Formats: sequence, structure tokens, C-alpha cells
Amino acid sequence: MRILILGMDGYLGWPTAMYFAKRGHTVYGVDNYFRRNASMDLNMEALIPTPNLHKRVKHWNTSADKAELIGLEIGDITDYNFLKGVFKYCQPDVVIHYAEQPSGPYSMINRANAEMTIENNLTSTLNLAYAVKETNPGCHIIKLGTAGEYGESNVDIPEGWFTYEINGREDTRLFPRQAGSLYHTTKIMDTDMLWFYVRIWGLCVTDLMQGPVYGIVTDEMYTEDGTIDTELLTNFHYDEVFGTVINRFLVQALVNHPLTVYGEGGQTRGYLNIRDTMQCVYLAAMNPPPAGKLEIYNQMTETFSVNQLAEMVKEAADEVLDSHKKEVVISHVPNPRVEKEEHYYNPTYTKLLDLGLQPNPLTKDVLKEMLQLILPYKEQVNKDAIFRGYKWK
Ligand code: USQ
Repeated sequence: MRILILGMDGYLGWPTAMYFAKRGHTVYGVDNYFRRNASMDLNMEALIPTPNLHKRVKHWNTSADKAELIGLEIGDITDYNFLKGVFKYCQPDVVIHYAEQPSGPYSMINRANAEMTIENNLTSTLNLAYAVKETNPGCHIIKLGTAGEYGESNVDIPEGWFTYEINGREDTRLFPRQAGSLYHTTKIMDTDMLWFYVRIWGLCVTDLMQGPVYGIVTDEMYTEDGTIDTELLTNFHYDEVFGTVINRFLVQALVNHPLTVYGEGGQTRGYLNIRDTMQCVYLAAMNPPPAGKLEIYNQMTETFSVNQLAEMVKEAADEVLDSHKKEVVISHVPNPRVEKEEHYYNPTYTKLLDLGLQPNPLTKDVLKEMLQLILPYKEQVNKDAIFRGYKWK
């Protein structure tokens, strides 16, 4: 298939490009380096330096064995003419939309960031719907949504849709959503917008309600002799704005920073390994819904509270890190976010398993392997980026 990846420089975008190329698909990617530039502006750069996309693509294309080549265009998909040009040239069978401002904290820092998040995320999704309709209406849109769209629902969470009854009459609608940051709210708006165009134009869309991802490597980053090709690594953030909680806790443990559990630590989410994200997106691409249907998958493999994660990281780190180092300390810092710190959480996540997802669960060994991988970068950790306390209100 011909695969177009919007946001190919991202934590998930680059591994996805290699994953599809390795499996014989023609991959074409686009990025405007938003996250790279924003993290530089905030002095919160990724732990492991990653070459720019031109260099990474060249490296892949000259060294990848038995894999398809990857193509690249640098540009901003909120510019409709640019995106339409990419579609005309690429003629994708599948487009994967990762090209959004991806951070809750970033969207809450100030009004300018809020505006950027709304403009970027909604305009890019709007442009995507139009580009598909005007150039290639059969193209399958895979949209990275977020499990955060559901919020901390006090009832079980189905996969996107639910049937309800009022006064003896039934209807099926999107499950009610209520997000905890402006970023997450733009994802709700994306879903509503895509569902609108699915109904009106008969587009073919899959929306992935994904939980926080953790992990550093995917199989495509290894050479044939089993060593990691560092030129192919993805960006690994541990800072307060772009880092997700498990990745953050591991780096905190590495540099002896108390683990920053926000508030009570009972916040529960559905997590998945970056390797499983690759599987999920691939399964979604191989199983397009019919035209005029919005398919929704809850993309996670297990649920944990923040307290559970902190305990697991502490246990793994206390075993891996040198013995003369102090034990890892778990701290409860005042929560900069507005969120429930103790709540019911029971999402359903069976559809991707039914399609063949083989989960890689979070174990002590997985955490220890991640610690070993980041150990050589210990001196590069910018402690100032770990916790600045950007407040929601
Ligand atoms: N948390 C802490 N301490 C920290 C960082 C986070 O206790 O140092 C807590 C947060 O308060 C939250 C939970 O850990 O309750 C998860 O936080 P996170 O920063 O790992 O994830 P989140 O902000 O929700 O966003 C991330 C991605 C986003 C994606 C989302 C999926 O950045 O792109 O949409 O995970 S979900 O969480 O299901 O909404």
C-alpha cells in the first residue's frame, strides 16, 4: 500500500514509517518540525539526539535491507495547498494523522499555546478531510485520537459508540466525552469533525483512542547483528511538557530525582508499549472500515494508577542502578493539573486484540531494559526540564 504519515518526525511517526516500510509498503512522510522547535524553545529537548528527517530518511534508504524506501516532504499541513499537493503526488491508500500538537501541558501554558493548539489541530484535521475528498476519496484516514477524550468516566467506557434509550426509544451515538486539557478537547473536536464528514461525504475513517505510550525502541531500530542503530532512534522526552509519565519516571530515577507523582496518585489510565502502538496502527491500516463508517478502537493494553507505576519504576530502578546510589524516592507533588486523583476507570479494549494485537505487557524486565538503554545518556538529562509546575489554572 501507499502510506502517507503526517507528523513523521514525532515519537510515533518515525517508528511507524520504518514499521510500514519494513513490511513492504511505500511510505511517504511529512513534518513541519513543530515539536522539535517547541521543545528547543522551552529548553526541553529529547534525551537522545535524533538527526533531522532528511538525515534519518537518507540513512534508512541507504542501509535498510529488503525494505521499502521512505519519502519526505518538510511542510505545514495547516497550509491546504501544501497538503493537497502532497496528496496529489503521493496518492495514498492510507493516511496516518499524527501531525498535531500532542501535549496537554503545552496547551495549558498560556493563551498563545492554546490558540496554536486549536488552530493546528483542528485546521490540520479539516485540511485532511478536504484533501482526501478532493484528491482521493477512497483513502483510509487513520487519526490518532486519545483515550483522554473519555475523561474519568464513572461508568464503563465502550469503544467509541454506545446505544442508549430514553422513553422507550433507542439510538446509537458517540460515547459522551469530557476531556481534562485543551489539547485533549481538540481531539474531541477532531472526532466530531471527522464523524461529520464521514456522514456527509462517506469518508473512511479510523479513530484511535490511545492511552499514554512508553518505550524507546522498536525492532526496526536494530541492525542485523542485534545492536541498536542510534541514527534510527525516535525522540524520547522526559520533560514535563512532552514526556509521558512512565518515560518521565524512568529518567527521574536515573538522575536521583524524586518521582513526581501528581497529588494522590490514584489517576488511572490505559497504557501501551510503543511496540504495541506500531501493531495497532498496522492492524487498523489492514482493516479499513467501509466508506461512511467511523471505526473507533480503544488503543491500550493494560491500566495502571500513577502510584502503581511509581512503585514499579522504583522496584526496577533500585535493582538496575548502582548500589552506592541512593534508593529511588517517590514524592507526591501538588498536582499542577485539574483532574480526579481517585476514580473509577474501566475502558473496554478488545477490538484490536480481536484483530490480532499481541500485547507487550509492562513488566519489571521491560522497565529494566529501558533503564539500561537510557543509562548512557544520564549526563545529558536537563534536571530543570523535569518539573516546572505548569499549572492548569
Ligand atoms: N502524571 C504524574 N506525574 C508526572 C506526569 C504525569 O502523576 O510527572 C500523571 C498525570 O497527572 C496523568 C497521568 O500521569 O494523570 C498521565 O499523564 P501523561 O503526561 O503521561 O499523559 P497525558 O497528559 O494524559 O497525555 C499523554 C500524551 C497525549 C495522549 C495521552 C493519552 O502526551 O498525547 O493523548 O497521553 S491519555 O492519557 O489517555 O489521554
